[in-house]
Amino acid sequence: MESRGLFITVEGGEGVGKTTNMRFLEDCLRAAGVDLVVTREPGGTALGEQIREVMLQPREELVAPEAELLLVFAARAQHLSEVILPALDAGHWVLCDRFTDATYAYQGGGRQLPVPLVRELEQLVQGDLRPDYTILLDAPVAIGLSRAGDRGNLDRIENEQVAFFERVRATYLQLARESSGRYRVVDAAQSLPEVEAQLAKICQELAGCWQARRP
Ligand code: T5A
Repeated sequence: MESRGLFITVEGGEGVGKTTNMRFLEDCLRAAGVDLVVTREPGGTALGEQIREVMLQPREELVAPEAELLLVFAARAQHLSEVILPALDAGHWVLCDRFTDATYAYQGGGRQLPVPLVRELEQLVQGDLRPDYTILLDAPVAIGLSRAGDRGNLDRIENEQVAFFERVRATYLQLARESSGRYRVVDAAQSLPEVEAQLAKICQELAGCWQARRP
C-alpha cells in the first residue's frame, strides 16, 4: 500500500475554465470516496492569499519579472510547509489549482525568464516534490480571453498582451509533451458538458488509482 497521498494539479491559461472545472473535479473525486484537500496557487494559506493580492492587483509601476517570480515561490514555500506536505504525508490527496508548471508557463514562457532560474528555485523550495498527475485545460488564447473578459475586472496578468498568452499556452503544451506520463490534456474549447465528459473519464482513472492504493 502507498501511504503518501497523490498530488494532482490543474493548469491552463486565462479563462479556460479552471475554477468552473475544479468544482466538477472535486465533486467527482469526493463522490468516488477520495479523501481530498483542495487548494490553489498563488494562495492556499493566509500569507499566500496576501501575496496573491499583491501579485495580481493592477498597478501603475512595472513589476520586475524577477520580483513576480520570487512572489510566486514565496507563496509556494508557505503553501508547501503549511498545507501540501502535511496533507500528502497524512495520506490525503491534494487537488491544487495551479502549481510550478504555471511558473514555467507564465514567468518562463510569458515573461521569458531563463528556465534554469525557475528550475533552481523549484529545487530550492520543493526539493524532490513534483506533481504526480497534471490536468491541462487547453484552449486557443482568443477563446480563453473572451471568456475571462466576459467576467469583467481583469487583474494585472489578465491585462497582458495576446503574445504573452500565446507563449504561456505554447509552454504548457511543451510541458505536456515532455511529461506525457503525468499530463492529461483536456480540450477546454469544447462546450462545458463536453469538457465535463472528458474530465469524468480522468476522474474514473483517478478513482481506480485511489482504490488500488487502499489497504
Ligand atoms: N500565476 C500563477 C503565475 O503567473 N505564476 C504562478 O506560478 C502561478 C501559480 C492566478 C494568476 O496567477 C498567475 C496565473 C494567473 O494569471 P487564477 O485565478 O488561477 O489566477 O487564474 P485565472 O486563469 O485568472 O483563473 P480564473 O479562475 O480566473 O479563470 P478560469 O478558471 O480559467 O475560468 P472560469 O472557470 O472562471 O471560467 C471563465 C468563464 O468561462 C465560462 C465560465 O462560466 C466563466 O464565465 N466557461 C465556459 N464557457 C463556455 N464553455 C466552457 N467550456 C466554459 N468553461 C468555463
